Amino acid sequence: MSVFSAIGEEREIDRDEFTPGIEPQATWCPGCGDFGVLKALKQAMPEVGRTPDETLLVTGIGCSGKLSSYFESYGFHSIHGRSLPVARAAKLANPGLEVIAAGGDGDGYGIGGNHFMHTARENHDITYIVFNNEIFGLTKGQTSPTSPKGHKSKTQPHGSAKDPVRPMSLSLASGSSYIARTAAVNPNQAKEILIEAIEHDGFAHVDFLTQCPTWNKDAKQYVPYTDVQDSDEFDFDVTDRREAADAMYDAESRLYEGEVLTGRFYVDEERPSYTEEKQATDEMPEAPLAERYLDEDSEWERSADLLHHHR
Ligand SMILES: Cc1ncc(C[n+]2csc(CCOP(=O)(O)OP(=O)(O)O)c2C)c(N)n1
Ligand code: SF4
Ligand SMILES: [Mg+2]
Repeated sequence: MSVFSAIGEEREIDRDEFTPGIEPQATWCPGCGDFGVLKALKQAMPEVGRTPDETLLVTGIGCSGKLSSYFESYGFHSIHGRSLPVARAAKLANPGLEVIAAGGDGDGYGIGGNHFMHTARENHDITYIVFNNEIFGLTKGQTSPTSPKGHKSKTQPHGSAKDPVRPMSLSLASGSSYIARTAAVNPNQAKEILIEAIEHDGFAHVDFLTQCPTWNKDAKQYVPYTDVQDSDEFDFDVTDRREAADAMYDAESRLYEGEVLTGRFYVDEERPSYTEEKQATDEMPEAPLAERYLDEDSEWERSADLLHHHR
């Protein structure tokens, strides 16, 4: 897609613009699914028509969190489980920014589960990519919220007694307005899904299956996928909440039986995003907060008054 440059000339956006000038050597292991997310995102951005300086990528902590180091845009490598609060604040302060949050299954469905639930509920206009490798990768292979029941690791040597989180079902119940699952072994579909998710107005959640060959060789992410939109077995309406709920539940169960079902599971284009809700109630300032001139003297006075007041 083309954009207008600073001097008003129309120009094409190239995927190479999303590669940092001094390209850092990625420290992901050979064969890691995280490379697939990076590739799909770099391919999606030019088609969305956004440039690196119109984009913010906020990441959590984990192997997945390194994404923001290998992707050229504004970036914020935040803390474990907290990419979403940072992303929300940035979007509210600067609604014109394309905000993408990303992190692992441990990051998003475990420690950050609370933020996930409430960001979905409030339908913030951001895209959330969860690298789901069913393991804590960075910290060397502990059981994560999406590890299958019975999964053996250093933290669960006798096998996990816990049922895994159902990411898409949780997302739907919480209020996400776009929910999809894709896989790193599936780069073309991943690119298309990321384009849709980024263009969607509202909270778009992509559960991105990423293989971890170092710590989780047993996971099913390598298995050939079935796209539910192309499958004769699946014929459900992605805009129908109940039909979507059944399809996701099925896909989530079958993942642990060795069948990878990917595609769009729920799309609600009607629901207003949080930004739109706030604008409708006149709570959003007309000029983005991020562009407001910071008057340091008056900020000092304001802080001093507050301190004084609370003494
Ligand atoms: C508050 C806090 N608790 C624990 C950790 C240690 N820690 C770092 S990454 C991580 C889990 C990583 O797993 P996941 O989020 O699935 O990301 P992956 O490495 O698999 O991409 C943990 C527990 C931390 N950095 N901060
Ligand atoms: S430990 Fe696993 S998730 Fe982390 S970089 Fe290596 S293969 Fe990827
Ligand atoms: Mg993980």
